[in-house]
Amino acid sequence: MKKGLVVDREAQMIGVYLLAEKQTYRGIPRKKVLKKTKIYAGDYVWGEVVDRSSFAIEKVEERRNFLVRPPVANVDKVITVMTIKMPEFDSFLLDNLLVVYEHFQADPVIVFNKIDLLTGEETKTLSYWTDLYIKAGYEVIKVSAAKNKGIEELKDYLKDSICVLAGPSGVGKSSILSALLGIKLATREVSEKTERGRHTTTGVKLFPFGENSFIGDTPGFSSVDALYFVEKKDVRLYFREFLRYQCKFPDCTHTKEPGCSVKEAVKKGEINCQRYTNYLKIIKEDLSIAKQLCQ
Ligand SMILES: Nc1nc2c(ncn2[C@@H]2O[C@H](COP(=O)(O)OP(=O)(O)OP(=O)(O)O)[C@@H](O)[C@H]2O)c(=O)[nH]1
Ligand SMILES: [Mg+2]
Ligand SMILES: [Zn+2]
Repeated sequence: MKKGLVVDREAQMIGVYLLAEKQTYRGIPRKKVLKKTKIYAGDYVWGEVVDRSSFAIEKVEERRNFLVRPPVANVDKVITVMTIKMPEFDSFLLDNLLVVYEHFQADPVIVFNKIDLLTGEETKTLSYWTDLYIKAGYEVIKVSAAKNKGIEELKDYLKDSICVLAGPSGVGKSSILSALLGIKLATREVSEKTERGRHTTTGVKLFPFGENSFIGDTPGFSSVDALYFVEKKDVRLYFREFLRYQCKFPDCTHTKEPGCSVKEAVKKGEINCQRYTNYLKIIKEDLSIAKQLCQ
């Protein structure tokens, strides 16, 4: 049997990319397969080529993970795209996203796009956030899709992986996709974002690029509530820098418990106050806890 990756999934359409021959076929699942499971983009499948354009799917591999929005399986990396301006950076939104992707075991990489737009103070703002997230334990890559800067570095980082672009509307996700693929795809202007309703696509498409990598675009959003996906008590596990500390109680929520090393670290400046405040905000805790520590 041959191994393929589902790269196209829309209504009854299943596009299967055969990894050995780098060709896409129309996937036709056997009845026994359909009885067992649904098929999503990102699924690894096994089967046989039946003619020039069709591939009979005999088996779907067990999924390593599954991202709900967009529905993609086996996501290795989520390219979380942000900008310092146009639109303005929103650390609360980013921290919500990081929590959600970490929860789904899809490694988030933070990409700051549109660096070509930044001058003076704005460049310092970019450095500030870049340093903060690197220190917290995340990979940060600065790019300009428009000027094709940082794209090779990003491509290297995404080697051998299934990736998905995510982030607010207008940050340049589709533009980064085009730059990675080296082609021109339709992009939308920031001002058009209110027409979101018109833009509903249900299908998911993964594009092959670089060295054995696949990437999917997603429509932007303006807010995400991590608690929609993650249990409140688990949020603390998805702030990477918190995991470096051991509190008196192993299930410490880092809010009101005595002997909390995370709070101690916030007080000493080892953990960033904005991050800690966002943590409290995500779990809908009293923000005055942070105020006392961050004077
Ligand atoms: N100056 C500059 N403009 C950019 C860059 N990348 C994208 N843009 C512009 O930003 C606007 C939005 O880009 P898109 O790629 O459509 O953004 P998106 O994140 O896909 O937006 P949604 O699909 O609405 O979520 C377009 O006008 C792009 O031309 C960049 O690196 N620099
Ligand atoms: Mg887009
Ligand atoms: Zn604690």
